[in-house]
Amino acid sequence: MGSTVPRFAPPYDPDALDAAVRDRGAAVLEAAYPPELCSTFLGQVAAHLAAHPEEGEYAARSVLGGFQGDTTATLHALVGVLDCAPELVLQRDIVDCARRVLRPLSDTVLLTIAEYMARRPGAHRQELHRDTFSWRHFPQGEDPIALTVMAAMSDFTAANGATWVVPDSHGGPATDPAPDWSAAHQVELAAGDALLFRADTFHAGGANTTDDQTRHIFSMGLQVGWLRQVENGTLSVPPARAHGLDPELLELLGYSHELVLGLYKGGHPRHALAGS
Ligand SMILES: O=C(O)CCC(=O)C(=O)O
Repeated sequence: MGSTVPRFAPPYDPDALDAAVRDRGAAVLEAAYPPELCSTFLGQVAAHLAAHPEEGEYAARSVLGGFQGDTTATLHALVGVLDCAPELVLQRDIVDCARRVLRPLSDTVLLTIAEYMARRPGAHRQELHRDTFSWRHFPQGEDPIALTVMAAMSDFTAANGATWVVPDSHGGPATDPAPDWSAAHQVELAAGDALLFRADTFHAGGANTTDDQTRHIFSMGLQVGWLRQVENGTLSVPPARAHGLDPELLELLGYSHELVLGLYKGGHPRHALAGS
């Protein structure tokens, strides 16, 4: 059995955190989100799904919903949907770590995805996979092109399906065969903790063997600026809705450019926003 995922308590040491993510493939940031924000998030998700049941149904039928199965409920593109999403996405330690760790391959960072997942009782253990599968034609190497966050909005326990991670499994193409389960560790988290890992680290959602506990996840990705995002950020938050959002959030959504990529009429995409 290999070693476990390094854990950090606040205040996080940036160098140690970067080294864990970059070189070991994963780290836990304990207490990354305050308990009140987790409660606010769950309340806003519930209110939104009650008011817009069609969005939950759409997600279940979507490309990602097919992979996740019917014991998982999801809500996507959260920045366009929940008032508290900017605060979750702009978690300072996580975004700063991503900027540093992705810097060798990119000047800018984009938000890959920002979603809610509820893994209900009966959810099956997923196959070990790499999130770089989205970019499987890209030759992966030593430096990461994307990071994934699984943040616990309720406790992650072994019984309710805490995420499995294979430390040190990063660095190869997404199509590599998955390692043996004996190398995987289940990462238990308290509500508010965040698991941060390279998108090329093998991981899987665990089986929820409880009768009565839903595991609530806020998940996001951060990626190099020249790569296509999983969620289309500027459709999720179109110009009419983007006005007034935090400039850094706009950058992450794609109102930004990496050299000559992502330009709007040859210039900065912020010019597409009203009043800019
Ligand atoms: O459920 C989890 O903790 C991980 C989920 C995951 O990796 C996925 O849905 O692709």
